[in-house]
Amino acid sequence: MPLRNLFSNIVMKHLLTILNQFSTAGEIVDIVPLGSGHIHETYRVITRTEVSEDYVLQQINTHVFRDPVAVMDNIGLVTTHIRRKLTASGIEDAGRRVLTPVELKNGGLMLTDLENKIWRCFLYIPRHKTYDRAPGVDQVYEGGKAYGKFLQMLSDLPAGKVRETIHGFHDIDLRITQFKEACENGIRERIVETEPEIDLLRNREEEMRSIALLGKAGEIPLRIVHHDTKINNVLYDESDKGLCVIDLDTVMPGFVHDDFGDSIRTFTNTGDEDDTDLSRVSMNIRFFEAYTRGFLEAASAMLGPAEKENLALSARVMTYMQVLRFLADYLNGDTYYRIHHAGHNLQRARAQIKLLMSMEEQYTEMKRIVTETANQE
Ligand code: GN1
Ligand code: MG
Repeated sequence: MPLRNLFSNIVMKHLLTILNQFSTAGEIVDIVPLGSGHIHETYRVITRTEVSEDYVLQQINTHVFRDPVAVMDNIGLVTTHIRRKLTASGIEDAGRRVLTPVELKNGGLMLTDLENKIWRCFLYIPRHKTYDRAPGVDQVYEGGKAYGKFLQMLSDLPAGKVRETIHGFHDIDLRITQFKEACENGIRERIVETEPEIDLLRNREEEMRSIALLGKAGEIPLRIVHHDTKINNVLYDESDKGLCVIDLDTVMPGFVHDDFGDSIRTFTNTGDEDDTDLSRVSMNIRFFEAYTRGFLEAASAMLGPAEKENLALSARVMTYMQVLRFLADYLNGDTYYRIHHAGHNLQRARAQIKLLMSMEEQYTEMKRIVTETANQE
């Protein structure tokens, strides 16, 4: 078999043994690393012919997702629900518009190997594109529409239908508590080194809790949301139309703000999430407008006034929360996110702080855009 010499034969053999237990078709010719996620090990499985489909094979990070059964149950439920809706609406190529988990030959969606590692497999969606940084207004608009539609299609499922796959994932109070613990118990030199960043975060704490307070007061409903609405979790087709939302591991109860806010964090950034050159990092307000337009076109009808009123603020809250998480991980000795070099989490935190400041500078305009766009819908 002409397998490319990317991995050692042993790794390749192991991957093939795993794959063999899933109901795949076609002769496998190569297995290559895929994507830029920080959490799982992901491979693309390439089959010989155009006719047989390629696959995505993933080893679930069980340090992060401690209950993989809940993850796969949620994914099964949500993808079935969306597929049914797409088919009912008569859409062609429904199979490219929602993830399709591949079953094991003897049933079920996940496999535990001899080392207790957990694997799952999806159909690879052919002819798609992804972006780590937005190339232009049109793709941002399409991304907003894709995530808005995703929420809209799930809006008739009660939030309680899905399980929590990471406890308190976007709970700002918990993230602030965890950050404070890291400031107490983390690596001493790193705490001293990041004093200015720590102060900056402390000063914003109360305002950043305000959406959660509305949630607790029952003014904002819990819905089924995605919770990882980064730009690179949208697949685009050949003509840059939004095709499919992927990475459904964190689909669980949450607020619309968890999704809208986290999208703005990645879709509007003029630099990289971990940019070393902070002068490149800022929020592109035209991209903010485009995302808001796409998102509200798809999801406005299901949202209440308190949800819409807090969309602009949610971008700041989610960026702030990401800084808390990156910096806490740095202080704790880099135990959560995969890092590519020493100091990577600090670099990420600093780049996200720069983005947060850019949002603060443009906040009045962001609020105006949300109000105007919501009124047009
Ligand atoms: C992680 O799946 P991935 O690597 O794109 C993280 C997100 C963060 C993101 C930051 C389960 O996402 O919450 O926003 O990194 N996912 C988890 O890039 O923690
Ligand atoms: Mg993810």
